[in-house]
Formats: sequence, structure tokens, C-alpha cells
Amino acid sequence: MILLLLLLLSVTGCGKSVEQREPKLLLGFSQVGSESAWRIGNTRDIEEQAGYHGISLMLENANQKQENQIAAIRRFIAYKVDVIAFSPIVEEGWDNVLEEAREAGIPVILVDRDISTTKTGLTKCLIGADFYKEGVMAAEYLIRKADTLGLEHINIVEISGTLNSTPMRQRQAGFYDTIADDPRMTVLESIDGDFLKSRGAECMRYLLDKYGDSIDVVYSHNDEMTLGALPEIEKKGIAPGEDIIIISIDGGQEAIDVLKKGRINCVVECTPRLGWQLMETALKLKNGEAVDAVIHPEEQVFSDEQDVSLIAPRGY
Ligand code: GYE
Repeated sequence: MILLLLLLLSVTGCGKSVEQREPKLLLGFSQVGSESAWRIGNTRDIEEQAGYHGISLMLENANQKQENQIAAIRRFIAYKVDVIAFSPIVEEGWDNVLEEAREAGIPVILVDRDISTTKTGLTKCLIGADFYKEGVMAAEYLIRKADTLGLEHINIVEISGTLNSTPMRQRQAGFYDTIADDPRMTVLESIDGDFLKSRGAECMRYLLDKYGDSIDVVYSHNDEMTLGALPEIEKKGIAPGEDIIIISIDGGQEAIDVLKKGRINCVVECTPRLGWQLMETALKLKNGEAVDAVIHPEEQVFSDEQDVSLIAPRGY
């Protein structure tokens, strides 16, 4: 009897674990690259959430090249994945490959960044931050700061993210639109830093050589470029956070630590935690359910206006 019982238990036990191991869905995800703490945190979150949801993930890193992303999407189609997701490095140039996905009957989710197209229905939805709002929040901080310090004329340099990417376009538009009616604000120059730390340093060197100490504000589209720019400012004997107002976006731990030291004035949060929404949406699409066209996470601003010692660990 006991033997029989044990046998029965082990059989049902086995049955269960086989069931658990069977993926509910096969998801192909093409990531932009590994250019920033944000990106690395985003990849980790997507991997964790796939595991948590019992979803099998085919993850491909495009190393910052659109042609790699297009090739990855074609591989996902050939492999007949259930759902394709990708973070388009730039907005243009996706029509052909997305037509191919549509012909294969595979739904596509945009993660983090958007595409620009004249065609309709190539993708099901977008899960990503409201970059325009981030630009607005950065500018609103600057206007408050200018009021507090009683500044009359403010020269801004902008180090932008990858040219023609959604965060670059929207963070710029939100910022420009918000300062447009403020006669104190002048943008001296906007320069492409490609979201990279090394480019942030190069851009800052160029800007300092050209404009010297007439720069009042650095508006940088991500933490990596900001972290690259800061030492260049210091090499000139200028104190970032005091002599120049530094505004960054992302909110990774390293930038928050620098904010706490007073070398950055403001960091607008952009959360990389999009994995949970991505998995929930992919499962809905597999089941033929309707999904929201746009999902934006809630985001906040960290700055020298608050008690920065209270900012909780960021996790990326
Ligand atoms: O701000 C930057 C990353 O698309 C929101 O890409 C993302 C941006 C993020 O490389 O650090």
C-alpha cells in the first residue's frame, strides 16, 4: 500500500513539474543594446518577469544597430514565436519587416520606444514612458530653480539622446515647449550624445571649449551622458551643481548618488521596469484579448528641492 501511495505521489508530482516547465507562450524580444544602466536594468526586468510569468523568452541584443534589430525580428518570424516585442532604436524604417510579421500573423508590441509610420495596424501597442512629459518636468524644474535663484538670463546646452529616437525627440519637444514662453531661457546648442557616457564627455568638452563659462545649464537626456560630462566640467575648475545647473533623466542609482552629493541638481525618473506590463500584454494577445494602445508608467522627479537622503535604493 505504502509503495503504491509513494508511486502515485511521485507520478502526480512529476506531472505537475512538467506542466510548470511548459511555457505558456514564446516571446521574441529585440533589445536596443547595453548602452546604459537603464537599458541593463530593463533587460534584467524583462528576463525576470518572463520567468515569473512562465513565458519562454528569445532575447536578442542589437548592440545599437537597426539592421541587427531587423534581422532579429526576421529570425523571430522564421522561428514562429507567438508574440514579437522590440524597442526600436530609431523611429523610422520598420514598415517592411513589420509587414512581414503581420503577414505571418504574429502580433508586435513596442517596448520603451515608438515608431513613425504612415501605415496603420503594424503594431498592437506601446508600453513605455511618456518622454514628452519627462521633458516638461525637466523644464518645469528649471523654471522653478531660476525663480528661486532669481536668475535673469539662462544659457542652456542640451546633450541629446540617439538622433531620431523617441526619447530624444520627445524629451527635447517637451522641454522646448515648456521653456518657449520664458524669455530668460536660451538654448545655445543641442548636440547628439547617443545616450553614451563616452559621447557625453566628448560633447561636454566641445561645448565648454565653445561657450566657456557662459553655460548656465546642462540638460542631458540620460544619466550616462551626464556622468560622462561631469568630470569634464570639473577639469575646467567649474563646479557642477553649483556653477552650472545639471539636469538629467533616468534615475539610476549612480546618478542618484551624485545628486545626493550635490553635483547633479535634478534627475527626472524614467523607469526601466516595463517587464510586468509586457508579459501581461503578450499573454492577452496570445489569448486574442484586447489590449490598451498605450501604457505609460507613473514617473517622478528627484531634485535638490527635496530631502534627497530619503530617496530609496533604485535597483538599477
Ligand atoms: O533614457 C537611456 C537609454 O529609451 C528610455 O535609452 C530609453 C533610454 C534611456 O539608453 O538611458
